[in-house]
Amino acid sequence: MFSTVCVTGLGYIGLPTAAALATNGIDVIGVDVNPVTVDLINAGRAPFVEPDLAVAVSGAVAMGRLRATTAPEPADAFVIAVPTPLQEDRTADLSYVRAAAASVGQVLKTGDLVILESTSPPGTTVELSRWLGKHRPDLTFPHEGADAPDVRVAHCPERVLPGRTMIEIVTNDRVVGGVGEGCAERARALYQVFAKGECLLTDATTAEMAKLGENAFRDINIAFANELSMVCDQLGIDAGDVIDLANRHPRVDILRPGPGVGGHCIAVDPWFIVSAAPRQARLVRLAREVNDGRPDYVVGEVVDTAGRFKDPVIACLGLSFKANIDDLRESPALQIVTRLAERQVGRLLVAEPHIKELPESLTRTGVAELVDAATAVRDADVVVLLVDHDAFRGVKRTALRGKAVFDTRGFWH
Ligand code: SAJ
Repeated sequence: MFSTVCVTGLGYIGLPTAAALATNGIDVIGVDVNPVTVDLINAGRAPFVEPDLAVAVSGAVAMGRLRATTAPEPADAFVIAVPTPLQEDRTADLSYVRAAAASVGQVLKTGDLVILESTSPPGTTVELSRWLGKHRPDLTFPHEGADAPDVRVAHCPERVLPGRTMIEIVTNDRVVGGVGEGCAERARALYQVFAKGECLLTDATTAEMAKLGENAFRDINIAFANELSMVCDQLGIDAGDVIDLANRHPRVDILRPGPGVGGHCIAVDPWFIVSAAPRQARLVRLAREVNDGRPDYVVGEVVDTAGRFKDPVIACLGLSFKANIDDLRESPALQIVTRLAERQVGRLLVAEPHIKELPESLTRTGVAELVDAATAVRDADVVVLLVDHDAFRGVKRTALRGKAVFDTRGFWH
């Protein structure tokens, strides 16, 4: 049914999707505006680190099933997986989706399928159908309500967890939302090429909201854990104990507090709900504010404690946005260490086993140095645990004796 698929946007979602389709016998044309990405992929290499991705890409390219280029080419289906970043006003920037619609529109023909995978505000996929229609008045599109539109359009949000993408892309259930008649069914047929999870059919706007709801659910639950931990600090009791005990209730599962919520999804997507329905989405907004306030709270606590030492040395364990990855983007840990450095609170011994050098934002302050965790703890007056990397398990509790310890993740609990 599908022999050629064109995937636009070869990032964290588009490239794994392209590789999954290609290794399952589809001829895939990968499209990216970045020529460096295109060249790397054509050389059989993945431009970023994700377990098992590099081997899938090199295999697909070697078999001649995956080829990258900078403009869409005719295909049976088009998958759009471009960024939908948050703007200053906390609405989504849809310019990349719009640009993809313009370029994909050029090569569409009767019988084609267009899928939007990018996380998007409710209504975007219907809008995409309209944009495509404007580019191609010679074809019919599903938003027009036709029984059998020439081109079918659907939304299939990605749901993979970074670090487990190549597994979850196959095993997760997929929500498949069609814009009109026959669209979801056709999109399901495409995902069934590689997905082993169930494909759950619905309309496009419901699919968009389901994706946003998933990430807002997680954000609200993390905000609750963070709030509980600040309440416990105020009362002088251990939040880890409280959470462990409460979680022994059969219907309670409180998440773990942390230094804030990082990454490119959970800290962003809830705002799309807030902007779609600002009066109704009060809890969603408040959770965002609680989680966004965490780095400042941690900085405040560390600054107060460090002030009790003369020339304090502060060990900061972890910089990435979550455990066991090297991704520093949108990382609350990095935000905290950068603020401590800018405020010249003391000498900062930073341990991050997944990087080889500190980012420029830290080195330019002149007070931060990258060392191993054991050294950082040994030489510090204050120890701040920011990321629960497995690598930090080697730090003995006895090494913490006599030091002021901030364990933002309940790691040593
Ligand atoms: N965090 C906590 N406490 C917790 C759990 C997480 O502070 O108990 C923090 C993490 O340290 C991190 C942030 O939250 O800074 C987000 O990490 P995460 O592991 O919860 O999620 P992401 O951003 O890596 O991936 C999420 C996933 N969504 C859900 O779990 C509902 C993933 O399935 C989505 O595909 C992805 O967002 C996305 O692309 O939307």
